[in-house]
Amino acid sequence: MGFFANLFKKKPKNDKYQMGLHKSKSSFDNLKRLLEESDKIDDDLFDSIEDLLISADIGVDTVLYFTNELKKEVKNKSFQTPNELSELIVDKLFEIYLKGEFVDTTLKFVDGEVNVFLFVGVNGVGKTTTIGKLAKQYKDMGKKVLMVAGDTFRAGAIEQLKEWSLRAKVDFFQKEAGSDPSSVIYEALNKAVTEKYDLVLVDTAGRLQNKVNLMNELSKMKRVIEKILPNEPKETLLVIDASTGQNGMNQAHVFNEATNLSGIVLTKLDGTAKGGIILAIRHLYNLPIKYVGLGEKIDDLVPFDIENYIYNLFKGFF
Ligand SMILES: Nc1nc2c(ncn2[C@@H]2O[C@H](COP(=O)(O)OP(=O)(O)O)[C@@H](O)[C@H]2O)c(=O)[nH]1
Ligand SMILES: [Mg+2]
Repeated sequence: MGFFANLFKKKPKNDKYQMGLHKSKSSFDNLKRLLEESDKIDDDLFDSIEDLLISADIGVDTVLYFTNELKKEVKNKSFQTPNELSELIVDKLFEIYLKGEFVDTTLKFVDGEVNVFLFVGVNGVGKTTTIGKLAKQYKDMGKKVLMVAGDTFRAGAIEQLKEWSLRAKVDFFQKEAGSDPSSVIYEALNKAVTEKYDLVLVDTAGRLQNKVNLMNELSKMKRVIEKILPNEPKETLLVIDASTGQNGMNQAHVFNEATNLSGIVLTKLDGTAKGGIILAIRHLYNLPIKYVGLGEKIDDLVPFDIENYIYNLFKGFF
């Protein structure tokens, strides 16, 4: 049995993943059915595998790369039936994610420092919600957390973040709607330094106007942060809605060019059958997925764990 497929004997358990991934799982169940019902390993089979993986949003480039690797491997080994390919498929998908290296998914956080995490991404992807969920986790670890309303574009956005701060029982900093986000960040960070906060979570507006504007806005925010805290932000996290599929991939592309991202938070994995975007992002942009959103509630955010993810997608495969 292959190294990764061995996971299925170990059976890691995480009920949240199990529940959150049930839609994605069904598209991978179709793959299992295909392997069971096909009688020979030929080009038709590879075509069908490609179609299925593309429908799970792994992305055409990544899928073509994957099936190429698969074909090479199949040539070298003697497989009798399509069903015998399932282990190899899981192994190869894992390899795409890992790229032969250990992927560090932990958020950078140093005790005794003011740690700053900046959240970027287009409207509606789940930035504010993710900040709320993450604030609760750090609060539960005993950290002093400040949320900063850097999305000053709408009064509603400020209110929404404030509500999350009440839910998570952490502090909140805002100025009036329409303020320059950089000035909000500037004042918030001065407060964070003086009052010795452990973690500052900065919300930002999700207007993806054009790349030049975006770049200017993000770099201005970063300059302000660096002026007060030269080693921050420790994390610049791009939030992507998994259910937007290839559109999410485009956002990764644009934001990755506009600013130095440290990782991805992939939200709404509970609402999509297209969980394959995780592999595509890693394959094309080399960005680690650090957290995944698996629902709308405060506890529905978990550190991304590739073993758990693959295990839950392919459970029932073996
Ligand atoms: N199902 C589900 N919904 C989510 C998740 N994360 C956020 N949402 C919902 O997505 C919508 C937009 O979220 P919001 O945080 O306002 O996005 P923002 O515009 O990027 O700040 C809200 O209705 C959230 O409840 C998730 O992981 N799963
Ligand atoms: Mg928001």
